Amino acid sequence: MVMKLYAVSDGPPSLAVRQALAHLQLPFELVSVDYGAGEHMTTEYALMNPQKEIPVLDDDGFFLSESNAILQYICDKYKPDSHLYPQEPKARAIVNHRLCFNLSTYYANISAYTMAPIFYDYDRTPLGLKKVHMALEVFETYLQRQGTQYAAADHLTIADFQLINTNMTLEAIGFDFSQYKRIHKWYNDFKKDYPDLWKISADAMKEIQHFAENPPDLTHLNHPIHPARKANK
Ligand SMILES: N[C@@H](CCC(=O)N[C@@H](CS)C(=O)NCC(=O)O)C(=O)O
Repeated sequence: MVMKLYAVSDGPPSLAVRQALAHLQLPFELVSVDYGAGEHMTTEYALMNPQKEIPVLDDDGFFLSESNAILQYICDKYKPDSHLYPQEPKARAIVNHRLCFNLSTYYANISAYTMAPIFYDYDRTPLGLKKVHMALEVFETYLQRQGTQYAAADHLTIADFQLINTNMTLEAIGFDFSQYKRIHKWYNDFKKDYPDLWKISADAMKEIQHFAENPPDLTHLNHPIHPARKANK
């Protein structure tokens, strides 16, 4: 049975997995999850992922969430020789490190500033901005010390997909990160070198920009954590 990816059209972790599947030329069925309709908050969805987060991979009844784990699994299972996830321990450790860095810091700090205030009643605060710059400075330092064209090697790896899509949310809100020269180059190299993969991010960016201009009213979700913003507030 072909793999199914439950994904949300504008979510960076979902986009990263779609790009990896596309780059590895692995056939899969894309199942679109409607975040605004709360499709990820149902009891049926919780059977696939008790965290009620998107994406989820269904590989013939093997359900896997956490996009980093999905990226690692699809490489290990279907393309173990792919340059996207090297086998050599140090090269692999750097990829794993960048995936953890994105999850703990880059995506965490940046999406809290870019995405959360679009969809929920959060403000962009000076502290939030400080955290964005801290994340950018650290990533800039990694790129400088690593000295490679991509985030973990001189070629694309699964870590780039996560980091690129986090970065895309900065572009989506018109955040100028050009002072981070290496990040700026890395991001634009990806666009130039992989236009088909970038299109997956670019289409999502248009959606995010649409929502930024027309903030959705998600009151009906009764989200357990996030405070809803009423559209006409
Ligand atoms: N750590 C998870 C995070 C995934 C994530 O943040 N998904 C968002 C959509 S982009 C989500 O499903 N959030 C649940 C919610 O806001 O209710 C992963 O990497 O897969």
